[in-house]
Amino acid sequence: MPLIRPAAPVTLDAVDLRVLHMPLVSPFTTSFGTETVREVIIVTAETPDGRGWGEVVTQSEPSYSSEYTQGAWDVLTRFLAPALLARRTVAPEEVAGALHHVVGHRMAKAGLELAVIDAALRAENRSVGEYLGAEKDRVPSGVSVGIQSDPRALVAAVGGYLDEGYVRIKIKIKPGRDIAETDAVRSAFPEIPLQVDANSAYTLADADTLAQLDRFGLLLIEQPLQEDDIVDHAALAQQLKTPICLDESITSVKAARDALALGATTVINVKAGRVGGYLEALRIADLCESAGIPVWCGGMLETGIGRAANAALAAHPAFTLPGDVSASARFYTEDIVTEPAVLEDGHVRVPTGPGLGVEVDLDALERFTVARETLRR
Ligand code: SMG
Ligand code: MG
Repeated sequence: MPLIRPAAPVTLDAVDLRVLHMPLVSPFTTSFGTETVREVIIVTAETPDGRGWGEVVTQSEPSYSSEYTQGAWDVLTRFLAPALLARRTVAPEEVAGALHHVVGHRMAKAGLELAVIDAALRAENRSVGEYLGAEKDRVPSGVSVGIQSDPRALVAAVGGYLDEGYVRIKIKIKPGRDIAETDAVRSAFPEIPLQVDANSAYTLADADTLAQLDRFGLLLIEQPLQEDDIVDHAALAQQLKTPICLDESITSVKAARDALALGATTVINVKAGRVGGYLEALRIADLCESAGIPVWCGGMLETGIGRAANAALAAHPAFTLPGDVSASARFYTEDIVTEPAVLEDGHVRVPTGPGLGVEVDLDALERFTVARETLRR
């Protein structure tokens, strides 16, 4: 059975690219550093029937992955956008093939693909939820909590998010900031669904330390080792009771298949940007659903554009664990859409309007823009 009902091709007149700098409500610290401003690329696909919006989820530095904003900007302006514009028309399902000759750069490709998906679906009056196979009108919302100054501050931060209604907590860990932190949160909140994310900060030599996490009844540990440590993750899995969930390592459906075959992961974090787009994300979800592997939707501090698409993806039946699909206010005091995602009873609503189902606030977009380039056919 095909994964989706295809959308009609759109005529691409222009691709507009902007770099935005959006201040975060509070600093976000992970094992690889602290962010205070989200640097993101917003893509507009301009067609005779209207615009479509996409988001490139790179960060300013190549720390979560090898991709970063200036690199994405370069490949988008010199290679990817020109390749799409060279075609008279393009359907969403053709974008990945049209960009296949460029190796890697999946986040950049995913942002372009999302803009084409949005333009095509708006023209057909179809929602991205319907397109991606969403079967829920709202999704449970988990929150990702950065490394804090000490365990007490972490417990206070987690308590605040629980008061807001988040249904699952994920805390970031790194060597030296792991066992005491997790212990403090678990002691303060014995019953909550809790998971940890190491963002590649450990090596297999740390297996004994990581095994100490087993006593906290975690849902999973996310990406303990490096992106290409697939065999080491499989070895680590033998030494832990806590399920391993790969994030950074899963760059494609093939990578997912390989990691599962090797026993490197038993849960998968699906992020459209990391895998080159929402259609590849769906292929991974489909693979996991067939294999009985739980998946959940990861987050990259998306603006209201990517957040709408993530809510739709997370409403697909393969997504059986709460995702990092939080309210916009978790990261931003001001978003670039007119109706930012809010938390309602621990859930975020799946937009139902045409395309992404959100309208871009053009004034806000303009105010956050620090660079812009329009490429035409
Ligand atoms: O959007 O809620 C969000 C962020 C979730 O922690 C989050 N993302 O490794 O899963 C992850 C990180 C990647 C971005 S942090 C630099
Ligand atoms: Mg992660």
